[in-house]
Amino acid sequence: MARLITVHPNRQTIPLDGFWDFVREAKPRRSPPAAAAFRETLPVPGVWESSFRHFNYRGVGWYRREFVLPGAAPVDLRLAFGAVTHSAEVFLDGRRLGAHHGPHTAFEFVVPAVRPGTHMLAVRVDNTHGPDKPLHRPGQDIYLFGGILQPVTLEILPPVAIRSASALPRKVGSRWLLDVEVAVAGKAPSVTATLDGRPLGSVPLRRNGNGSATFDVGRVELWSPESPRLYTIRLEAGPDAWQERIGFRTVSVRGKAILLNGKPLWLKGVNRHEHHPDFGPALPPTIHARDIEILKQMGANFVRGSHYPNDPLFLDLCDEHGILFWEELSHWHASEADLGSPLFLQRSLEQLDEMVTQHAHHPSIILWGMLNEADTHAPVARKVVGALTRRFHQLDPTRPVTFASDRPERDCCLDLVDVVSCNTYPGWYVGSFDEAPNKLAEMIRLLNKRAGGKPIILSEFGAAAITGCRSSENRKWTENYQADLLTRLLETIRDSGRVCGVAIWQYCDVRTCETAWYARPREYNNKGILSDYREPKLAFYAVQKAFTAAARGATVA
Ligand code: ADA
Repeated sequence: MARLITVHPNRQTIPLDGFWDFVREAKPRRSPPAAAAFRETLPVPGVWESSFRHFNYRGVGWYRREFVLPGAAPVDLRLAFGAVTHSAEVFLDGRRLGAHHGPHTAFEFVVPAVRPGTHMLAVRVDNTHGPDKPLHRPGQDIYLFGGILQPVTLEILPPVAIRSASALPRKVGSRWLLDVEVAVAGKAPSVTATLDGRPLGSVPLRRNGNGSATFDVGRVELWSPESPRLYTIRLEAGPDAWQERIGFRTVSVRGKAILLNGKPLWLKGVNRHEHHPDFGPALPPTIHARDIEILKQMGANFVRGSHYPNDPLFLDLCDEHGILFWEELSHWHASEADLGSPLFLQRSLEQLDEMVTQHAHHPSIILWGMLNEADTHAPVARKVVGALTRRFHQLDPTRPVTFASDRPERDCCLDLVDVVSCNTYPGWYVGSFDEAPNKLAEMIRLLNKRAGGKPIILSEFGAAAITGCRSSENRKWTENYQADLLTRLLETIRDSGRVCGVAIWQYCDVRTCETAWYARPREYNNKGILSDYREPKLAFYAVQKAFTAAARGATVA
């Protein structure tokens, strides 16, 4: 299931989810293998690692499937991919349509004048590491899977079609405005706009089919975690329609606080990788839905989507359930050399444009992020942080920008962003259990000195625990150590009165890379407060106690 809203409700679609032919690529090739080469099928959406045959396969795989185009005359087709990991090349009837880099954003091709009948769609999927993939480093602490992660959609485009659109709320004084942009192919005089069925007016189109308008939407109910009121904005151009769900809310920074609708936020959350042992990152709706339930049971109101743009279905669920979200670019430990690489900046800007353009409608997203634990102590980093921050603000002036630093004492980029965030692991990577509270208090004092009076989020802290491993002693890797450490760290944060948000590392255990140079029993990162199968560890209950206490007024942060 792609989303909780059908973006193009009037279009005829040809479903493509199901079992596709699959074959590993034995040696590099530039066109799809012959039919005889394909001897197995794999589910789409899905990753090949979900099959025992390909659990450890790092390489290139070809997916392909036929589809039948009905009708009597050629039509224009829109072929859309939710996400392919890591990189994709797409072919229709053997003709190359194009390529996409990066496993976490959607992409599409419009193919004109496709004749009725049977056609062959093939996708070359590459999950190898290499200099052409600067955003995913070998050794990154999450496995780099291979496959077609999210649904593939095939739409028949009507003669007049809305090719792209956006509708973003903006508050001016006491008025709520809606800035609408639209691009239409084919001859349409104008586009009509409605909000929950209420007419707003029309969007005049220029000769090139593009148009924009700003509507005063009058009185609206605000979106908030307590009352996540969503509206459906719908544009119509002749027989075609485009729709999205939006929420009216403001996010701003004032002094040391992040404000939602003018009120300070206390962010109580976790870092969540999109991962499950049976599905890898290709999470079915039931797992996304279950994670939302567990987050609410935990008393969390915040998720950091570590460390990449997330599945829009999960963002839809966050919108519906009032879970606040930090979405970030696919960066992990970018080195000085990465930061000095033109391709790194190019790929980062490409992904930034896709992430913001595709996800800006989600009211749950309150922060844009980048550069997790990068070499932001190095002067070269300032150019990258500056360029990305400017691009974020240019595309979306309504949300603050941050990055998670693991070196605040020497970071030279903290002044460039709106919120200062820090990853720190007292009691795990730094110092003993008994030293942890003081080390964390010292870190918060340091952050206070370096943050220039801006809001501070502790974007990662935690410890690992092997499910079922317990001890009467306070030993690392036990559930009781993890639970007790998190309890003490959350108390320290609460007592500091200087932190406006926390994101514990991490929601659940996840499979990590095969070249993990650090202790990763079973090639997993075991710092989840839940197991990979979402079984609560002792830490879950400790966090639940702290977060729900915070809900009763005693802030966790
Ligand atoms: C870092 C990193 C996380 C994870 C964590 C850990 O903070 O940002 O992705 O690798 O360390 O578990 O060590």
